[in-house]
Amino acid sequence: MSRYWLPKGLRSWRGIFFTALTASIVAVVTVSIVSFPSLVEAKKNKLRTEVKPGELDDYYVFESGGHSGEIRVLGVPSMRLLKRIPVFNIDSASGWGITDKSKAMLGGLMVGDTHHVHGSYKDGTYDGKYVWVNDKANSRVARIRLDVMETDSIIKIPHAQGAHGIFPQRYPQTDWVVINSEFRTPLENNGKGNFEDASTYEGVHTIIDAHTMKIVCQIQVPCNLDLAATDYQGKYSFATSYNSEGGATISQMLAKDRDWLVVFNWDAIKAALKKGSYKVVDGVKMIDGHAGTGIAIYIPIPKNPHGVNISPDGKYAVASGKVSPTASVIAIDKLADAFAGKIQPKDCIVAEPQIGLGPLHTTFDGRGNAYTSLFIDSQIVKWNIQKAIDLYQHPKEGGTAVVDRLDIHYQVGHTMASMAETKDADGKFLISLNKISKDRFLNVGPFKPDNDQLVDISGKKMKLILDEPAYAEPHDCIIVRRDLVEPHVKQRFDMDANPDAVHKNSIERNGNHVTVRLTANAPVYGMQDVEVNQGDEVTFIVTNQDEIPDLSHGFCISDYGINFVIAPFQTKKVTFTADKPGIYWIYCTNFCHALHLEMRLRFLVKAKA
Ligand code: RUQ
Ligand code: CUA
Ligand code: CA
Repeated sequence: MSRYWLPKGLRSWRGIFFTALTASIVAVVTVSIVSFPSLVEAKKNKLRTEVKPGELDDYYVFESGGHSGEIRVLGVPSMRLLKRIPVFNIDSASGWGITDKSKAMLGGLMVGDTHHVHGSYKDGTYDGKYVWVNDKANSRVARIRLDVMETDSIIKIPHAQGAHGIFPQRYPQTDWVVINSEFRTPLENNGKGNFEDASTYEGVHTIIDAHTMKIVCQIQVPCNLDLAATDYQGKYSFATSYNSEGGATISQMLAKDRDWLVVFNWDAIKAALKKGSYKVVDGVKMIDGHAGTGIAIYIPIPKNPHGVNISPDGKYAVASGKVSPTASVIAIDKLADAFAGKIQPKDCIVAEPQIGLGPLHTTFDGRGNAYTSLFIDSQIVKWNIQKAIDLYQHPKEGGTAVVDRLDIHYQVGHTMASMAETKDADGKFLISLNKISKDRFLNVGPFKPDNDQLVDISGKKMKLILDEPAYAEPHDCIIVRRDLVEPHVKQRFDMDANPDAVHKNSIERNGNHVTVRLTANAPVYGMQDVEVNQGDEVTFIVTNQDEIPDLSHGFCISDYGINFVIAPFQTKKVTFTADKPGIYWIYCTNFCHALHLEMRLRFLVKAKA
C-alpha cells in the first residue's frame, strides 16, 4: 500500500531520497563504529544471557541433587535441565537400581544424599572425563563417566559416617580424591565397649585412588571433618571442623569460639605409606593425623566453620564460620613453615574480613574477588581478597573489603561461579543455590521447589538474571565451560565394549536358569515369544541395535516391576524370578517409531503342574 504514497511524478525522487538517506545513515553508523572501537568491543564482550530456541548453552552445570540421590546436568545461561543422572537412587526411566549392574552397585540401599560434585582435573582445570559425588546418607562415593554421563562406580567409605566434603586432586592431575567424615563414631563401630563417650570417637580423612576407586588410606583425626578442598600444587588437602569440642549435642558443639581448618600434608602422607607408619584397621591403612604427627596441622578459625574454597590463583584457602560474620583467609605459601614448626598454625591466617551473617561457601571470579553465600542475610556478598588482607595488616576505621551485595531468594547454601574451582575461573556467571523459594513460583503445595538463581558477575555489580525452580534439593554444583566437556561426550555407545552385547537372539536353559538374549530394532524385538516355567530364574540381556543416535527403546515387563531404557548400541541386563504364571506383555516404553505401540512380545510363564 505505502508503495504509492508519493504522487506519481515524484516516485523517482522518492528513490533518490531514500538512497541518499540510507547512505548517510550507513555512513554515520560506520563512522561511529570505526571511531569508537570500544563500542564494538563492548558489544562483543557483552555476556550472552539468553539462549534462543535451537541455540546451545555455553556451560555445562553438574549439580548434586541432594537427598534425591541424583546428579543433574543443566545448561548455562539458559538453566535448562538437560539430564538427570541417577546415582544413589532408583530411577524408573533408565532402570537404575533395576538392572543387574546398577543393582549390584547400589548394594540394596535405595536412598542417597548427594552433596558435592567435582570434576576430574589435569593441570588445575577440568579434563572432562569424570565427576565424583558423595553420598552423605550411606557414606559412599560415586564416579560418573562424562562420555556417557552414567554412574560408573560406587564405593563405600569405611569407618565414616556422614561422608561429606569431597575433592579431587587438582595438580598435576586427579590421582587421588579425598572425602571427609562429618560425623564421628568409634573407629570400630560394632556396638561393643564404651560407645557412649562421644569424646573418644574419631574422624577420618579418606584418600581414594581416582583410577581404581579403591581406598588408598585413611587419616585418623580427633575431630569431625566437614567440607574439603585440595590445593593447586598437589601438596595439601583441607577440611573444616566445626566440632573441635568433640561434642554430641548442639550446645557442646558450640562451646568454643574457634574450631579448626585442618590441613593435610600429602608428602608426609606418602612418606608414611612408604615407611609403613600406619596401622591396618579392617584392611585399611590408617595413618595417625593427630597434632604433632606432621601429617596434619590445625588452624584455629572462628566458630563452627563450614565451607573451604581455594582461590583460583592457588594462593588462599577461604573458610567461613557459620556463626561468625567473618571469612578466614589462609595463605597457602605459609603452610610449609607451619608444618616445619617455624610458625604457629594460626600465623597462616592473613585476613578475617567481616562480611555478613551466616557465611557458608565462597566462590571466585578470577579477578581477585570472592563471593560468599550468607545464609542468614539471604545474600551473596562480593569482597576483595587483597583489600581484606591489607585491612587485616593495617586496620582502618570504617574500612571494608566488601564491594557489593546481592539479595537472593532465599536462604542460600552453596554458590558457585563459572569455572571457579579451576585456575581458569572466568568471572561470568554465578549460581546461588537457594533452599527456600517462598513466593517466587506458582504455589505447588506446602513442599515447594528450591530456587537456583543465575547471576551475572561480569560487571562491577552483580545482576540477578533468572530464577529456576528445582526439585529437592539442589545442593552444590560446578559450572564447566562447554568446550571442556562436549568433545568427550559420545553420541552412541561402543556396542562391543560390553561383552554381553547381543547380536543373535537366543533362549538358553541351564537347569532352572534361563538366559534370553534379545535385540531391539524399531519397531520390533528380536523375538515374539519367550516361554519359561514358573519359578525359573530368568536373565534378559537386551541390546539396542538401532544405529540412529537418540533412538532409544524401553524394555518393560508388565506386572513384574521391571523397566529400563536402552540407548542406541547399549546393552542392559536384568535378572529376576518368574514367580507369577500367565501371559505378560513385554513392551517398549520409549516412543521410538510409528509402530512403537506394536513393539512388544509375549512373556509366557507356564504354571507349575
Ligand atoms: S555442605 S550440608 Cu555442601 Cu553446605 Cu552439605
Ligand atoms: Cu521401541 Cu518404542
Ligand atoms: Ca564448634
